[in-house]
Amino acid sequence: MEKKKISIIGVPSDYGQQRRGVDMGPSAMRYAGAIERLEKLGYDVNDEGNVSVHKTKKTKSEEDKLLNLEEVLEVSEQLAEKVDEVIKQGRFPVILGGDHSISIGSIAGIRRHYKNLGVIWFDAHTDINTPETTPSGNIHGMPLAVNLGLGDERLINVAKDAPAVKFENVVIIGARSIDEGEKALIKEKKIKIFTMHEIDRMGMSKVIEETVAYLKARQVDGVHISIDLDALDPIYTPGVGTPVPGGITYRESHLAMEMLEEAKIITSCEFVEVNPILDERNKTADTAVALMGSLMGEKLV
Ligand code: HAR
Ligand code: MN
Ligand code: MN
Ligand code: MN
Repeated sequence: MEKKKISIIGVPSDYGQQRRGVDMGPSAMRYAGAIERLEKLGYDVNDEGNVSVHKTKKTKSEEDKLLNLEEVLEVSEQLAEKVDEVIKQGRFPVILGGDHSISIGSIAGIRRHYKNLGVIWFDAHTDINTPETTPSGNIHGMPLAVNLGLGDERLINVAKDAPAVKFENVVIIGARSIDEGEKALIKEKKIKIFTMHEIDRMGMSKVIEETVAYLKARQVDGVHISIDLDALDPIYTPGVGTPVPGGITYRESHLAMEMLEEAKIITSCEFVEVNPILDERNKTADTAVALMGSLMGEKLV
């Protein structure tokens, strides 16, 4: 049997927020053994290296509401092309961030290949802010909105004419820090969300069963999972820019990955917000890579 093919794409960008160091996330996850871990599972792994990230010469003007917009745009456009290319080659993309703004480019590229893409947003935050609702101007708080077709035109256009993700094809898991404008939008669009409250009450097992059933009922033709390491409790992933207490445990997060793997619905994934400068001995990158193992088929026995 032919080996399943994976391509790793690093995105060393920290332009979506204001704490330096998250641009070293791809290195930290490679150092934690991402490639070896996947190869051990029998995959043909290609490390595509990193997309190039540099600072543009544009000076920031007072009326700029979105911080580092030019830089985020440049990274997003390159990443979308790279992801598009990898999928065309029949390879499964594993994207390593970078802050969560990288999902503007990654999902834009993925959307070019699916008519009815499902998205699982594993995060303490909902990242569904628009220029009107953002409390910070940080673009890492907006990538879900952009992929739903909301917000800044230039960011939305990274996807070219690929269909926007449908509101009813999104499942948010792990949220516990949601801005007022985000709450209003989630309610208005009836977005499926399992906050920490539902995870506590139902247990992760039921949450994932319902997630899988929900996406299958939507007849999605692919599912992208975007894993923000701050979804976990900061006890397990201290190396993130915006830690929020009361998060998902180490085992709950593994169970989620294991069950999604069993369900055979995931067609692409990404790991974001790993900041080695804020970390404790690469613990957050180690956790990311362990979750990657579970998501891609590692078994306990
Ligand atoms: N919601 C806040 C904002 O828009 C904080 C977002 C923090 N985001 C992340 N991504 N770490 O999940 O600024
Ligand atoms: Mn190879
Ligand atoms: Mn996020
Ligand atoms: Mn987050």
